Amino acid sequence: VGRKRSLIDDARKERASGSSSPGPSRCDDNFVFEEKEGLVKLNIIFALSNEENAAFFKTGKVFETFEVKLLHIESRPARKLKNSSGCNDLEFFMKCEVHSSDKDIFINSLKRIADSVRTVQEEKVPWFPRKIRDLDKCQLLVTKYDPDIDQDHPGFSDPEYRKRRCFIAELAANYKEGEQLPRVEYTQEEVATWRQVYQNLRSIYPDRACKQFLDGLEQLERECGYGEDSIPQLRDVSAFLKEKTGFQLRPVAGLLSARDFLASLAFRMFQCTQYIRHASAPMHSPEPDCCHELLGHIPMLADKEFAQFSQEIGLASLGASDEDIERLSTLYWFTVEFGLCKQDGTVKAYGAGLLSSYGELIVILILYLSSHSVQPHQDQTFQPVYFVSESFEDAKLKMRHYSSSIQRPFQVRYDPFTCSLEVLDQP
Ligand code: HBI
Ligand code: NLE
Ligand code: FE
Repeated sequence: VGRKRSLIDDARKERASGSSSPGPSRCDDNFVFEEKEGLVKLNIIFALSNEENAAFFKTGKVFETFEVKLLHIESRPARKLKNSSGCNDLEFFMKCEVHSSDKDIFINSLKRIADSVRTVQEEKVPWFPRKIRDLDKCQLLVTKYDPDIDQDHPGFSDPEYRKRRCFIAELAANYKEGEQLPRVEYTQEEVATWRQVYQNLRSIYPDRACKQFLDGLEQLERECGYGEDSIPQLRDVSAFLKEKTGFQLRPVAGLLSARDFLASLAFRMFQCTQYIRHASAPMHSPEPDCCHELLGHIPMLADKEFAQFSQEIGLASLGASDEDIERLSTLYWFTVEFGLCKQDGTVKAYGAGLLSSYGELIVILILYLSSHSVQPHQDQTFQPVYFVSESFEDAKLKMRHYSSSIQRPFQVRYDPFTCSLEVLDQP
């Protein structure tokens, strides 16, 4: 307690002595901060040594003292710090709003607790990959359904399963663009899960999947070894797709952030998980797994039109604002992931999340057939609402219309020969 108090007192003293100067000010990196009604927005990065007890909470006290509003926070493992063993050190990125007159003293107070404190300029356009190799940097995972974290995950209390997941995640984490895709030697138990998923889905597809999907799946069965007896390897599937539509695969460790996932589509690259769902819950998985990718997405990506459409969505996402990414991924969710369309006078699924979950694919069409029943099935794990398009083409058209309305201060053009982007009119 004593140490905490002295920190705040120090800061207060400094503030009272007026050592910081008002008005537009400069910081380490020599740029001007825009001031609005006495407040400035700061993007600040600092590192905390794990050896310093509760250092993070001390920085909180500095925020409290100067009434700094925290707008956003991220953490990541820090590069090695001075005077530190370095193994668990963290680096923080924060967006915050501070009284202009307090800015310098606020930063100085942080410097007493944290290492390498620096401010960075707000980027006008979010970073995006320009060449296919940049996809190595598009690996931001969303951990909401991770079996190590989510207690409701079917594998949460199965240490063997979690170990296996770590092993497969490691393969993806170490993968670099241009390398051969890693093969996974699947266990008998994993193949048994695949078989169960495959058999169940295969028997209902003819009734419930759209034609484009069935066509793709039949090609995969004929030419790429798809079947119930083995889990297809990404390397083989990638080679198959490359010939059909120019799409390629790369391994990813789990659910990818929407921005990174969509960006890879711009390069006709589909990021695929390689692990399989837990054996106790074959009919539905809360997160993508190889059943979802290989059965839900891949057959659609063997369709030329759909591949073109997917790339267009990807191109539209590059450098888009967070809000636009949010809107685009919501649209993607209700179309590419969970879309239904009318075909031959009935409703068929084209969404990958439906086509990889026999639990949901069965229920959804029953729901549709009895759509006048007021209260549909309530099962938290299935989607509460679906969108049925007039046709598959109509869904694509509407999605295209939306993507092309996204405003950006530049244009992108994909060069298929170099697999890279030309960016025009960037300010
Ligand atoms: N990540 N691994 C993986 N697989 C997906 O199918 C996937 C993803 N992240 C986001 C996503 N799909 C989309 O549904 C949208 O959020 C863009
Ligand atoms: N619920 C789907 C399945 O069971 O395959 C996965 C959805 C991933 C977005
Ligand atoms: Fe998906």
